[in-house]
Amino acid sequence: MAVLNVTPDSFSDGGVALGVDGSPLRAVERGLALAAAGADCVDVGGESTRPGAAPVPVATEFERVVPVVTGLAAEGVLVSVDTRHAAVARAALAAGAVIVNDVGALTPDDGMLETVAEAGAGYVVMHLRGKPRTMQDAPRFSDVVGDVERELIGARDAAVAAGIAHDAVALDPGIGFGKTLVHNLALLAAVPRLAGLGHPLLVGTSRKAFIGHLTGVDVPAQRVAGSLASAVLAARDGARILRVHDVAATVEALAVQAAIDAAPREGA
Ligand code: HH2
Repeated sequence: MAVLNVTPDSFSDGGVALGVDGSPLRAVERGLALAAAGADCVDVGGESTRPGAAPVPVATEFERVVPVVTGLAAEGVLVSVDTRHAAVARAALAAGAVIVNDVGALTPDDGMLETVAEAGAGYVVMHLRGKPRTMQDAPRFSDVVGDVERELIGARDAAVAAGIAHDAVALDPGIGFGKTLVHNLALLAAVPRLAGLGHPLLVGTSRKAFIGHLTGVDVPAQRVAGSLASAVLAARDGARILRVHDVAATVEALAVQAAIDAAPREGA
């Protein structure tokens, strides 16, 4: 899953996909390039959810996202929409998106679950307690893996009760969303367990702050090596969807990992 942020302020690539005149054409071109580089799906987002980010008016998010979804879907790209807002999800689905990636799935927006159910779309249930603006204010868990697992299953149950097909749901521990470095590492170490919950597991580590903390690389766009290490390990441990900025590099890394995994084991 390729990240396509149509925002001026995303933590690692704000403004990159926006034309100077706000034209969606540049973002569509970028999305097509991500698909050509090997992404199976392009995740279009119009609101930054970086720690401390202020919410964007829904009308603005709508204007950023819908033309880009329309342009990519018209070119046959599988599009997901990264939004917490039911109105944006509804418009994006009507414009051709087929997955809603809901970072607010633990406390879904009014009408979100029904919108996804009616469209028969896929639904990514990501773990985030609270709101992006305050989520990094002393996050606390009694048992981070157990708490995240339980809360994801609770949100999954609500989604299924609202009519979303069980097999249309993917789960995501929400790396960096209301979590300390220790929490993020515990969740990544628990990928084998989280991947066994009966749904495809999505993991988004790409360029995130915890990689900067581990590597000393301050500039998010330069955190490629650390991002690849985390992506390969997550894939090897059972993650089925990796949400990444650096698509070509990730595809290359996964090709090497897959070849090594397919090689005969000594003694096997
Ligand atoms: N991470 C970000 C945004 N959306 N969705 C899912 N399912 N999982 C994630 O880990 C995830 C996500 C944050 O990354 P990015 O989109 O690059 O930044 P920003 O929120 O600043 O736009």
